[in-house]
Amino acid sequence: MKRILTIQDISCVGKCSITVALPIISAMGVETAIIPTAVLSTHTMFKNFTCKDLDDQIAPITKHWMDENIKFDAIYTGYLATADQIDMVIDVFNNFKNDDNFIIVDPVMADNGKLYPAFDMNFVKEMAKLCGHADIIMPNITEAAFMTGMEYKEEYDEAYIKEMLGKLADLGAKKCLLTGVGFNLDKTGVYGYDSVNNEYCYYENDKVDAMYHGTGDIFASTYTGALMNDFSWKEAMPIAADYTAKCIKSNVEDKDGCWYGVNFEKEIPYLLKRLGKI
Ligand code: PXL
Repeated sequence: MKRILTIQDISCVGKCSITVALPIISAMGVETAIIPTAVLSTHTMFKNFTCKDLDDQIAPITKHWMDENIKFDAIYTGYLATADQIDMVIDVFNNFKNDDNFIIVDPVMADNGKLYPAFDMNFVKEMAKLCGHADIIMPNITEAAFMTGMEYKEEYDEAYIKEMLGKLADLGAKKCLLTGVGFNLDKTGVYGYDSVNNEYCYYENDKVDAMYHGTGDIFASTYTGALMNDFSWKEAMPIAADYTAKCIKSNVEDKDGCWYGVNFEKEIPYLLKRLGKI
C-alpha cells in the first residue's frame, strides 16, 4: 500500500485540513500519516477559536521516523500555523524526499482577496519559499496573487491566469494548479500548468452559488489520492474537481447541511465508484 505524509492542522470541528485529508485519502486506499501543525478548537472562520501550535513537535516526530527508516510516496502540506514552521517543513522535505516520491504544497493562507486571520505578509513570503521546494502547488487565485505580487481580480481573462501561472512556476514548482478559476460567472474550475513541458490544462464545473470552507482541502486531498492511484496530473484534475463539486452540491441540497464545511462524507461512495474501487 502506498503511504503519504500530510502536514496540516487539526481543526477539531471544521471539516477541513486533517479531518478531511485523513478520511478521503485513506478511503482512496492510501496509508495517511500525519504531522499536525497545530490543534485548533475550530477552523479560523469561527469566532473565538483556540490554537496551540505544535512547532516543537515537528523535528522530534520526524527524527523518530528516520530512526525507524519510514518512507513516504508523497508529502502533501496544507495549513501551517506559523511562519517559523516553514523552515521546519523544508527540513522534513529534505529528510524524506527521494528520487521516487514527490511533494505537493497547497499554500493555504487566503481566500476571496484576503489573508486568513492568523497570517501576514511575512507568512506569504515564507509560503512562497515553501512552494519553491514542491513538485506541485495548488493555490487559489487569492493565494497566487499574494505570492506573485499580481493584482487580485474577480473578473479576468485567460491572459491574466496564464501570467499568474508563469509567475507561480518562477517560484520553483514544476506543476502549478490554480483553483477557483472561472471565465463565466456560472463556472468554476482548475487551470493547470506543467512548466517543464509547457503544457496547460483547464477543467471546469458549473458553479454552485454557495461558499464553504474546507473545499480547497477536499480538492487537494482528492488530487493527492488520485495521483497515488496512478492517475496522471491531468487525469487527477477532473476527479478532484468533480468530487469537490459533488460535496458542495450535496451540502446545498441537504436541509441539515452545516455552514462551516461540506458533506464530503456522504459522497465518498461516489468517489470510490469514480475510481473503480467499488
Ligand atoms: O480549509 C482551510 C483551513 C485549514 N485550517 C484552518 C483554517 C482554514 C480556513 O479557514 O482556518 C485552521
